[in-house]
Amino acid sequence: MKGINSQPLDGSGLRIAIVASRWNDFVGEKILDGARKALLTSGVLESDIKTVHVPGAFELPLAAKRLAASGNFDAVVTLGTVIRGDTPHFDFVAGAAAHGVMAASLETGVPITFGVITADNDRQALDRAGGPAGNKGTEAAEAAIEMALALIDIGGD
Ligand code: INI
Repeated sequence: MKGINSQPLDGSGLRIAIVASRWNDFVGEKILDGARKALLTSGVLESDIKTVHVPGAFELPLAAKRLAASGNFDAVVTLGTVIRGDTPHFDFVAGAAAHGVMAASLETGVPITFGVITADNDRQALDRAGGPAGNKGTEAAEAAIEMALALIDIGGD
């Protein structure tokens, strides 16, 4: 796994929280697995990873914000799967999750990455959960490490 300038990402010493939503868990378990493996491969210790579950993607921002504000983590990874149905519910849930996660990150100053799959159907979602379109959990975990390292490099608060 490569970070800035194609250097391997070194997550050793970083403390990372994962917030995973339970909706569409047949996809969720695959992106959680991808995120955990990416962190461990980068050198984050198992004991430095905290995993919390929430009901749905709508609930991700509050839990992520609480974890970020605790001061106990260098970055937070949010994971979820929102699949389009026949109602506008998809747009409300996906939009609220994206905006809420971004707001929580900016308000706390802690990187919170967005590993939420938004898909039209189950197939599309699975493609992004370790299928031909990659793994959104892996991507979000790698982004969390890269952002944590970037903020340490930048310094300040
Ligand atoms: N939550 C999801 O994470 N994915 C979905 O696809 C979804 N759909 O389709 O409704 C969903 N809804 C639940 C929502 O996130 C909240 O948990 C619920 O509204 C309670 O606040």
